[in-house]
Amino acid sequence: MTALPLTLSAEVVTARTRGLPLVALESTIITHGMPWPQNVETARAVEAAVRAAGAVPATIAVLDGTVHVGLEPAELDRLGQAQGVMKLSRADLAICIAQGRTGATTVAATMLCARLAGISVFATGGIGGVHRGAEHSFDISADLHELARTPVTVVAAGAKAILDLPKTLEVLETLGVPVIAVGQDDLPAFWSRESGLKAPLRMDTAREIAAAHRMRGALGIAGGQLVANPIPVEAEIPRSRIQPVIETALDEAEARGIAAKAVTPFLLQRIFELTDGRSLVANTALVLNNARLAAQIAAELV
Ligand code: PSU
Ligand code: MN
Repeated sequence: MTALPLTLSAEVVTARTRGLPLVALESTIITHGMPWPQNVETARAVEAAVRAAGAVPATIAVLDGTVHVGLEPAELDRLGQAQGVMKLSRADLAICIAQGRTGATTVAATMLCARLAGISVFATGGIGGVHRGAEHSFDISADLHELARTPVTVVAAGAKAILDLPKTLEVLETLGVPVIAVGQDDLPAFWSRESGLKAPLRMDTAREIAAAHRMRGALGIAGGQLVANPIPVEAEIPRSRIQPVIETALDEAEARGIAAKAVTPFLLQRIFELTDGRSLVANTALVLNNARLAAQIAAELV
């Protein structure tokens, strides 16, 4: 048998010994989703938000072939400035580890690593989904399939409006993934509180979400849950403002032939530039908000 190269941060070890609630955090948002130094500042603020809400953060990444569940401050600094970091999904995780390389985990790979470490709740910004034009490109994020397979509850601010949201909901339904809007009927759309689409399910408390997670496990149904938590009102960019920016970024991506793994990072970077950084302020606010809710759900589960 191959030994698992897995290491836990000091804080995560203590949390496990004491049975404290843990919240997994992804690292692609750090390496491919935000520019330095805001990426590291945000990652630290998100970890602090988890702690303030009574849980312990476990930021996940692969460093030189070892899966880190929980990053020490110096490791986070190094990752936030590193060049050529792999973007890891289900397809790449084993290869990155086997070759001793460094990679940041997407939602899919973070779910896989969280499960390895026995962590049931994970907070992020937005998940990958069905891209616009997927009927031609077949670009559907592996995040959706992971939600169907791996028993982790993922708290996100809905799916980004760069995606085709109706198709994303259809695929999630086909895959048997519950999509739960928090405190409202409408599916949140990342930078905006509303998408104009009704979410399939609604829950108003962390306790209900935790109970649903537990029941799914008790029934032996594979996979997790997608919790769609709307961005706080004061940080929202209304749909009418972000929509034209998204269209511009999408047109540019197409004109430049951006494809596969490069699509999401390209769009995020262009939207950041086109909004003079406002998209990043909103992104940070919604991740913090998701971290707090994830901590509450994790606390309900212990
Ligand atoms: N949403 C963000 N920032 C990100 C991502 C999503 O606000 O950086 C990342 C996540 O790691 C997600 C990944 O899992 O993009 C999806 O990539 P793709 O579309 O290539 O599957
Ligand atoms: Mn893709």
